[in-house]
Amino acid sequence: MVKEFETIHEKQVHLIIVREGLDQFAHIHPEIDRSGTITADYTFPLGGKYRLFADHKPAGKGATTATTDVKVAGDAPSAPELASNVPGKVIGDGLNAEIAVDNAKAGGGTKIAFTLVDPTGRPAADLQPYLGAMGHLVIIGADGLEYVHAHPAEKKSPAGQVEFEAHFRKPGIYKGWGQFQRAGVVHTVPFVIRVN
Ligand SMILES: [Cu+2]
Repeated sequence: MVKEFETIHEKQVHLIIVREGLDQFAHIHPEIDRSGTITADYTFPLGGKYRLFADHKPAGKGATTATTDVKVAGDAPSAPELASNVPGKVIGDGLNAEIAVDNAKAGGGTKIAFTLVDPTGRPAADLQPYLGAMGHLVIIGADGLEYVHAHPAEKKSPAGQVEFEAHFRKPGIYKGWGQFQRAGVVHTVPFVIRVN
């Protein structure tokens, strides 16, 4: 059992929770006790099957992702079918974006660049660092199985723009959630991408 964790992106564990069909998403930071037990409080918004991904790095070892499924009782409407909507404009929760994509192919690096605007259309030039970067991006395959690692691009972008590089192992439809902080609030900007 892993008892010691190294910090990655400012936390010891990043727990990503998605519902089957990827219509529900959460990214939370659970507590770890001395025995290595990871505990989080979370209210599942709907019933159905959920998949949990726990990004962590055991002390002295490489970063890894532990996964498990949870069946949640209650009303479980099926999620709407995923349709690719990038490159293009997407709507988030209090923050919108124009998303540009370069090289949406499996096996190479794919650039995904967000130009963020507030709901009135003004550039969101006042982003704050979130988890040690100007944004965080999670991408999961439509099947709920493929967990894609993405990291912010090294280069410096103009204010309100954040570029990531993602590595897709296989073609298909994926859903992504960019997360950005403004005025102390984290906003999530979801999108769907087709990878060839
Ligand atoms: Cu996290």
